[in-house]
Amino acid sequence: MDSIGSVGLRQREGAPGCSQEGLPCPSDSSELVLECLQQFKVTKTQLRQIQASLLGSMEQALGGQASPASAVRMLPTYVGSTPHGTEQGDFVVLELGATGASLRVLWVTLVGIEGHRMEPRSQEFVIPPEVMLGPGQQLFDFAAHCLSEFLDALPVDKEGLQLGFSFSFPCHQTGLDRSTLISWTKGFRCSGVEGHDVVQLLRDAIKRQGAYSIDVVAVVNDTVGTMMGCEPGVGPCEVGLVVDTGTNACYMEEARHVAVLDEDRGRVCVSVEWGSFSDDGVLGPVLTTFDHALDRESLNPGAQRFEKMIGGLYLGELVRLVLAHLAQRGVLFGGCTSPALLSHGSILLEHVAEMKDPLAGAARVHAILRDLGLSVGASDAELVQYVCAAVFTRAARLCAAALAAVLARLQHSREQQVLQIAVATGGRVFERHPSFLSILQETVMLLAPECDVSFIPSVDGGGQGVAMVTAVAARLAAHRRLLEETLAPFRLDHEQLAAVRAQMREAMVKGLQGEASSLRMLPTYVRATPDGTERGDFLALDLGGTNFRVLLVRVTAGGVKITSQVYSIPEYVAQGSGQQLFDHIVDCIVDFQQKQGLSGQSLPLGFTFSFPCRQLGLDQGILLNWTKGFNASDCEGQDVVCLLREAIRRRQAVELNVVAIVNDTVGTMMSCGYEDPRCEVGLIVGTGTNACYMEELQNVATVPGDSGHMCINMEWGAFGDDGSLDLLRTCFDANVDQASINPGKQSFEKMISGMYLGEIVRHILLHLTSLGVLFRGQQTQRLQTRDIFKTKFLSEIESDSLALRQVRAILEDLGLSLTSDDALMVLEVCQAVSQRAAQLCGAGVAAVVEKIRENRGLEELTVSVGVDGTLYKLHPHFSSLVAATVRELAPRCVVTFLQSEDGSGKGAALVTAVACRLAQMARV
Ligand code: 0WK
Ligand code: BGC
Ligand code: BGC
Repeated sequence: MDSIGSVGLRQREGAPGCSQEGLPCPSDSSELVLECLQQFKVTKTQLRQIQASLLGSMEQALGGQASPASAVRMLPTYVGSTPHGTEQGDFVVLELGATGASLRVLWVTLVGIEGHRMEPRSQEFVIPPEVMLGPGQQLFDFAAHCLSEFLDALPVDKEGLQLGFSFSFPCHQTGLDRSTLISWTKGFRCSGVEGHDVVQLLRDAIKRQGAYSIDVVAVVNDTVGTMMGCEPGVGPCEVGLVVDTGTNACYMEEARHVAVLDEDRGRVCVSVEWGSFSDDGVLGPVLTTFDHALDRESLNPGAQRFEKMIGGLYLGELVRLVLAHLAQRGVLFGGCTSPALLSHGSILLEHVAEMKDPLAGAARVHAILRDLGLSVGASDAELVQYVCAAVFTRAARLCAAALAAVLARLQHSREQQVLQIAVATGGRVFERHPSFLSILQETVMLLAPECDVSFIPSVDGGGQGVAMVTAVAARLAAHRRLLEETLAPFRLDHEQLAAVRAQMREAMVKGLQGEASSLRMLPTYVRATPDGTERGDFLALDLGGTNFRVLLVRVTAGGVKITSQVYSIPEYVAQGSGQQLFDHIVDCIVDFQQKQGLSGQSLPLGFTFSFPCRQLGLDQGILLNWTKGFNASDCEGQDVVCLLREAIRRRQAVELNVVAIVNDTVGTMMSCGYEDPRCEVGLIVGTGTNACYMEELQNVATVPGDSGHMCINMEWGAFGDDGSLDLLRTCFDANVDQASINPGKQSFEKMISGMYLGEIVRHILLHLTSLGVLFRGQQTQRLQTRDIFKTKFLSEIESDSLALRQVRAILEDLGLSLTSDDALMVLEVCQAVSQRAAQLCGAGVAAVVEKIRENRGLEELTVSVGVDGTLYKLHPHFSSLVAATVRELAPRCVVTFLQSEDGSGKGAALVTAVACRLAQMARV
């Protein structure tokens, strides 16, 4: 195999176009021919070097390491699975670029039954050279014109046609229907296309044509169409290999190895674009002077060097250059050339293939060369055949080295020593010149002996394959439309958010006036934020959030020192009797006191009670209604401070001085206010949500006095309970509300807070599964289980780093098997739900800070908001979305959000300290 057989040579006299210096003697000319053909000889070592270097370049590009221009591109194609034969429907396929100066339109009907297929109808259109080299718009208009000419001949509707676009050039794909041309190859060089989305260019051209409404749903590289068009039953083919005017291959790579993709499971089809491989180190010795000459004259000098040694567009030209060279050296055609022999592109691939054919070749050689105006001597024909064979064989062997690199990559990627693989072949070099495949096969066996490779000719040049991808894309596009329709109500625009801010403002004023309003605007009897003079030890309780905490808060000149312990409130206690709940609370206090050595001490106690209470004083709070999953009996309508004191009494020998009851928003405001006196708003976005702020006392109709301030607990969780948010409420919100223990209550909270977001997402996932959009329509018991989709999952899933991997891990734990498209859609559902929550929360804060600004008649207000709550703190984007919405809806307020470090327990202690100080002063 390594040596190419030597050739016989003969003498000739000088003629026009003939070389003047005397013809070489037979022995010299054979040397010349041998030396000439020697150049096309690629040794096994060189093939191995090319294989190794190409493999290295593939793995570098997969790793996302910036690769030198001469490397392969390894472009992800967004085709994630080989066809499962169930695809069905009628599709239009437009093929551009695979077969050089022609494009093909096909009508493909997929019958969706494994192994069954209908013969597609197709038509080829020759592309005029001026169109291949002219403005891009002209090329796409030409394609659109061919499309309608083809469809005119078919009895098809003019509406709702779905098209798959096979575009055989290197493209950066960002989706199945979004693909940006990197650079033209082969005979194309239209202006205004490189760097542009070719799907959009085609859509625009079809629109300009206006004859048909065609939806371009997928764009694929011809290698992908070839791989996907592999005859089911023999496949699936996991490599697509094309040798036509150009050459390239694609294969199914493990998604986790493709750095640019955030995927860790499954496979993705990667277009290698090996045409651009030109590692001078290994290709240098293989590139002949003829290759350099061809490259210099090509449309893209220096580019696609590897392709220019293999692609059908170039083989004819290489042969022509060699023949011209040998003629000018007097070795061939009696040293005579002809204008045709000297003109670019006069020898085509077909000519080479025919001429090299050992059987019919000689006669064809004569015929073809006569057409080129050459007089063919006796030995010329044989010599020409040698030249054709040399060029052709080298092409097949180089192609084999490249394919062997892909096979080696598959062995690495699948950690398989022995690889069994089916390679789909496409392109006219394979279709018309079977010897190409046999040389290639032989060489692959040499270079990759441990690979058992079967070569499967692609069905109708990949048209079927493109239709398969289009069917998958059409299904995904339909799913995407259903997803967008489902999520659209969650996408709130500026007008809607401004309306929420205005409605909240209106409800605030009504609430302050004591008029009917979904915002109770409860006075808290906290009239001032701490001034730093507070001192002493205080006990604090923090009930109502994720955790119940008992705290010892030591306030000194040097600052605040907190010791705390978290206790659980079991659901049966939270939803048991009030007595049981408060006895449980006192048990925890006693346990804490014992652990802290405080037993018997009666420290002033501040009680953060995070539920709506009408306060009659700092230490009097009538529980209006439970929220957040609490529902202890005999508490609503009761003064919870009394309930606590009764529980303390029931537990004799415990002395506790309950001084203040505060809402967690107030505790949070006070806690942050201790560090930043401008902190006049408290915000909680955790299990529940709520806000408080310092209101002008004169605006609080229910509390006497009109100077100074009063902190108002807005209880904004109930905002909208009067129906004012119904326009925004979705059926999913209604599902969550109906399933809650307080239907019709806490509307705003149920669209924002941690107790409900996971449930909203779960209901949306169930809906999308019922539409067949998700999880192949397979509903699972687990996903139908209430509260199974935790809100913390949203924070994990939306974390920038491992988004899709998180989605998979979480949903697989829920017993769901999902595709990467499923994972992407679940991520989008989580993003839509949390974004709406953050924006609504931001609209609420904007209403509050605008109220304070207008209260004080300020042009601009600078204010801080103390914030706490697991959702706000842990969700990767919630806080920034809230801040962005506040900037948008309250542009005249400079708002700083301070995340509370110590929770509201510290705030409760500070409120208690202020009360003790004021009581002290009152006693003095
Ligand atoms: C921590 C505060 C507590 C508040 C909670 C809210 O100390 O008073 O209720 O944040 O966040 P959640 O725990 O509900 O996420
Ligand atoms: C293009 C590839 C294409 C190959 C075969 C090359 O010039 O860059 O995208 O697959 O030709 O048509
Ligand atoms: C309660 C509020 C509390 C908020 C945050 C709501 O459910 O009604 O009082 O501030 O949750 O915890």
